[in-house]
Amino acid sequence: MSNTLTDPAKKPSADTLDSLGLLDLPSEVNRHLKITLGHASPINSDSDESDQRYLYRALAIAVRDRLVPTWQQTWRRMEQSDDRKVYYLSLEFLIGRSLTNAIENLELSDDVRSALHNYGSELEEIADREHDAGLGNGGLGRLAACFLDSCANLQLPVVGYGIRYEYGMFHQHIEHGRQVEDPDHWLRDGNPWEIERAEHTRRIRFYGRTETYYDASGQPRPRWVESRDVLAVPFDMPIPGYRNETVNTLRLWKASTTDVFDLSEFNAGSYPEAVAAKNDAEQISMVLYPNDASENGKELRLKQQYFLVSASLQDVIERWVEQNGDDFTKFGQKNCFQLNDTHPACAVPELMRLLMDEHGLEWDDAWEVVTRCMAYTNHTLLPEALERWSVGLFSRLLPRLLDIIYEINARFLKLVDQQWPGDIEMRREMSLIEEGDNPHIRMAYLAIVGSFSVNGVAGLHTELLESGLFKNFHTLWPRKFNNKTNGVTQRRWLSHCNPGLRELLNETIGEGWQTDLTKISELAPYAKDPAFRKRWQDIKLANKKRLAELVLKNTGVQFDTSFMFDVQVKRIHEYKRQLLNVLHVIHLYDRIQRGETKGMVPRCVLIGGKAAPGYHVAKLIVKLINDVASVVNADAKCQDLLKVVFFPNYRVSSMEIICPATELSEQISTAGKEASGTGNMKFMMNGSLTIGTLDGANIEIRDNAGAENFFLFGMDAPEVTEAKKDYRPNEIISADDDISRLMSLLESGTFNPTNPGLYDLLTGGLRSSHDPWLTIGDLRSYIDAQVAVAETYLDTDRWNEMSILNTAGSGWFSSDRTIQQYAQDIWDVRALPPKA
Ligand code: T68
Repeated sequence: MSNTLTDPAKKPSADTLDSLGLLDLPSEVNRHLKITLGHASPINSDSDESDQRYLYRALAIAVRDRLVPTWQQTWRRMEQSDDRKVYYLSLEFLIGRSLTNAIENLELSDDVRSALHNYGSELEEIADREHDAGLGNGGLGRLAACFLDSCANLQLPVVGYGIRYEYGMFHQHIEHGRQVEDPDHWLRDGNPWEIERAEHTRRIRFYGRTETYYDASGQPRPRWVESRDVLAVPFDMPIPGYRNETVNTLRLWKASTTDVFDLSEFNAGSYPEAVAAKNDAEQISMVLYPNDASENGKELRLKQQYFLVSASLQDVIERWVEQNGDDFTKFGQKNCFQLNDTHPACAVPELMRLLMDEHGLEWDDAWEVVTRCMAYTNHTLLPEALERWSVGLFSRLLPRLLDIIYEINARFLKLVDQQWPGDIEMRREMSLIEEGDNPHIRMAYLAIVGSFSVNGVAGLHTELLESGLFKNFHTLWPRKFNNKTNGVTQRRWLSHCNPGLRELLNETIGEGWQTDLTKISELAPYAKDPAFRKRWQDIKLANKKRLAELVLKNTGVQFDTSFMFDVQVKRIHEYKRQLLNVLHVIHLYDRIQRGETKGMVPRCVLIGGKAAPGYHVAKLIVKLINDVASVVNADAKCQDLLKVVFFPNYRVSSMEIICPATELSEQISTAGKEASGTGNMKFMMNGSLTIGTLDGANIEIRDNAGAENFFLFGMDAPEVTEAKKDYRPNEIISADDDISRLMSLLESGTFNPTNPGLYDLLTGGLRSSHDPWLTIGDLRSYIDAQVAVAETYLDTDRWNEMSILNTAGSGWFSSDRTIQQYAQDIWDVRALPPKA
């Protein structure tokens, strides 16, 4: 009999389950329902929502239990190995749901279906009870989740470290066309996917001051005193690999009060104050900040960043010390920290502090270690998103870290002076401290100086970093810079979300693509096969039906599945230009009003995404989309040609329904603004055609799909720079009849009859010669490209061929490829498979 603990099977046999005290899956679900959860009444197909939730939880625990032995095994394998390990530090992990992912990776689908059969339930229905783990804003957080999936698939020794927010990304609903935010208490029914590890709790310091003391050998040394401390308690979540005997770990920290702090208050007779202090400490992990593209400078946000970084570094160091004592000579060689944007950039000074103040290293030795193990990924060129922390705030909250940052800067500026002797301006430009009345720390510069690798997330993005934002640093250290084009996991974003296509692919090219997406190119020859095209189209149609049902349920609007599904889902931001999309919709509406519908293809236009709660313009764009949708959908003339919806509360689990059903993917940002994009890749994999600018990873999508299978429009990045020098949108508007007419519809109150002037802010922006997004500048080209889209769609054979070639060309966009490149070029780590 095999023992799962030492010899985990892909799918544990009845014997191994027995040895672990686990019954067959249906019995386990029943036991968890009756005993673990204490649910007494029988469940059948007529049961209510609450019963279904119980069933979800019982099933989730039963599946989780089957991950645990392999999970422990993987952790032990990693601890015992002398190979280098990687820690992915991120303030965000946008996981979404875990149940179906675990079931598919463990190959448990049949067992689960028969277990649920006992309750008259279907898996899809029960899986839908799981709250999304929405611990991220958008692309950056979802990228972290795809990366963890790929690391587990590739059996790499990588641990994710993040924060266990009590409230994730807010829920969005629409009232009178406007976004309203509701709190996301995703943990309210408990979280079966986490295990608390209280024994690994860490202590985190805040406030206080630095003082000098004399160590045993009479040397003066700094130390951080009179701090107010908070505890960090880890909760581990399993990250299962795909049928490969590997379960990696995502460790999320929850903030809690220290006993000592409580006790002193309690001794002073202030029990309520002690409880209140507990509350204060717990604020740190209470809520995710919902800004995806602007820094906000709030003290609580800096606390979150330092909290994550300090807890994670202490965690890694403690395991190091258990094995190596205070010998850190090889620490940098054996460990690597990947910083997901600058949010965890405090890791640079914090690791210096821990090595020097807690483990007695001298500056040079500590710096050698730090710069050997830190690597930084940049995700944005937008100046408003670059993090800067006020020196005043920093000195109050993290006084000892500020000392260290000053020292890093002093030493760095000496280097600058060697490179550019006497160049004061260069010193000022490159300093980690932005001087002025209210000096700030430039976190990106701190991350660059402290890291051995700096990477962008798509080819164009990295080029722009090197030639623009970080030009001086690139001149100083050209070899630090590298590109790692983003990717997405084909397990969630093709296999799981598009079962129809999965089966067709398995049948046509075999199953290997699930773990090696380069194989998807074998699909290309089938693009010319009429019978195959027909099956391809039928699968799309079935997916469109599924989406149409969801749209109806969420918006009350009926989508006609014979129309083209034209989709833009992503955070609402001016640079992503949802406005450009709306202007095109208004143009179509105008054509319909005038009876100029020749060559028009009936469309269902779906736009979805969340606006940051304090981003007024973005919220106004949401309102406009809803108002345009109301007018269009109520107009009998539009009935057979155009439907428009704003899809509320866009999130990971809705994208799983949306992307398989999409025919036209809108990737229409101003060139040079979208670092990469990852939604664009999900659509491509699922056979959508892209209408897009030469921005971010769109460029690589077009290269891989073939230029003839991509609808390109608009200015490229150099043309954008050039156009800004003399931009006159009003002249463009008056010279173009289509654009004049659509602007007058928008400006005459067609969509806001009872609220004149409502959109002045938007129309004023469009007409401004300082509009940074050049929306009017790209509009004619966009309208023309949309005409080409329509012409192509009318040729069904051609469209299906292009669709197949997009999927066939999507191999490059697997996050497995991205992670292999990180592993080789940056991390220098290898797979750690279980011993045969
Ligand atoms: C996105 N960034 C990029 N930021 O916009 C996108 N920012 O082009 C890219 O594909 C993606 O990162 C992955 O590389 C973000 O999503 C944030 O969410 C964010 C969150 C907090 C603060 C700043």
